[in-house]
Amino acid sequence: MVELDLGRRIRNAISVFTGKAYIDDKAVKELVKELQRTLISSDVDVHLVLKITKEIERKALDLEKKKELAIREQVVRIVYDELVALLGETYEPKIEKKKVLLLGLYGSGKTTTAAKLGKFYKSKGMRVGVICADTDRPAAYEQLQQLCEKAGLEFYGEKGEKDSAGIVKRGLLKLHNFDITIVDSSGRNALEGDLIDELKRIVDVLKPDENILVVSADIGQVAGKQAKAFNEGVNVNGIIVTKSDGSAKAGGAISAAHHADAKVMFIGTGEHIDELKVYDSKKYVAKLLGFPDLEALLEKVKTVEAETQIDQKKLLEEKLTMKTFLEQIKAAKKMGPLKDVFTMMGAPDVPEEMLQQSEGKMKKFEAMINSMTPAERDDPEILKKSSNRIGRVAKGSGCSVAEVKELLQQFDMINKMMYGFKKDRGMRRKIEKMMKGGFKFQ
Ligand SMILES: Nc1nc2c(ncn2[C@@H]2O[C@H](COP(=O)(O)OP(=O)(O)OP(=O)(O)O)[C@@H](O)[C@H]2O)c(=O)[nH]1
Ligand SMILES: [Mg+2]
Repeated sequence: MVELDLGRRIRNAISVFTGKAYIDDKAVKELVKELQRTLISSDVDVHLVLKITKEIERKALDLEKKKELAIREQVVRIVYDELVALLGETYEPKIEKKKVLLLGLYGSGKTTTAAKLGKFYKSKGMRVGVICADTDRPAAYEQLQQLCEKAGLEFYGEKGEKDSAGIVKRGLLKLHNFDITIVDSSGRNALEGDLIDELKRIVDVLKPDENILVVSADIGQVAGKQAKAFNEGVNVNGIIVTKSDGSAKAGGAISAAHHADAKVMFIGTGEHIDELKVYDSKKYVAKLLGFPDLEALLEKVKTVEAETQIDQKKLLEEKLTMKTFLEQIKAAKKMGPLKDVFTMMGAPDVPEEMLQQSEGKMKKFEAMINSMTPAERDDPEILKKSSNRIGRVAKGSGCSVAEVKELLQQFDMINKMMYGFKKDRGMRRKIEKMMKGGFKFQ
């Protein structure tokens, strides 16, 4: 979807709550400001932005009275729930026989979407036929025919014919064996009376189960007004927002459609015929916040938190050794996108390289650690102070001195990071646990 990382600043604002037992008014205000900036830059209606951020502020400040632990996760939950409410419901397309009419202004993406949508239903096992009822754009016939060929869809059109309703009528007869019929219609520069008349004539013969308005993400909140206007002419059942890949305004278009009572059904995410996604508000918000699978993440953080309550005392006595370090980087590699987990837990700046050691390097690290004496493994400081020891480990493991030094450096980085979490006692334990593999992510 939107490639801009709108979530980074929000994530940073959220990370301020790490380890706090009480809510901090200033941090809430900062977070609210970041949310407002992000949403307004996505062209979400200012009134809506103020409304939901006020709600977030109120709920977040209320947490103080409860004096709950794990404030940060609660704040994330509040932000997430409010944004999901702002951006509407997740769509569940019914895989059944139906007739669909796509409508919208010039260049909104109707023709491309006709083929994408056809391909989507075809992949669900439906037989799909597509009708070109655009009698306005030159070469509309050829464009749709080619797209249908690419997508393996049955195509019906009448080159040169000007009566779009007539084409639809004959198309329906020709495609009567198909489960799903998708009709592509003409556009206009603006919603004019003659377009509505033409659409009405098509609706009369097609009797569509779904009239879907196609809008481009770059119109932002205007999508709401358009949905209302089209709905007055012909009943609009839902909306498809295209070109969300090229515009940061998709959030504005989606929220506006939702508040104009137009259900967001699909999102176009690229020019390619496969680039259509069923709209999932939860995923969309998670993406906006920068956490790919927020629901799962929140669940897991909760579990880890519950499990670690008891171990807090033990944690203080624990020390990072070469042995646990090796276990951790091994587990981290298995787990994949750990960065999100760290960010979620309030450490957005863990270097990526550290979490993604290459397979070969891991083997070398292992060999080096095996060449250490138990005392060295427990306390790499003694290694660092002696070039003789470093030389010995290098020789014993078949690695270079530089590689041993790199290992020591990496160890230091992790160690520092762990102790950086000392203020929040639960954190180090959580992260160690995660890295040991008790916390499988995705
Ligand atoms: N990046 C991107 N481009 C898209 C998307 N959907 C459509 N396009 C492009 O937008 C342009 C217009 O798309 P069309 O499908 O021809 O739009 P239309 O609504 O049929 O246009 P008219 O028939 O002229 O009214 C084409 O270049 C498409 O490739 C999308 O989701 N992402
Ligand atoms: Mg078209």
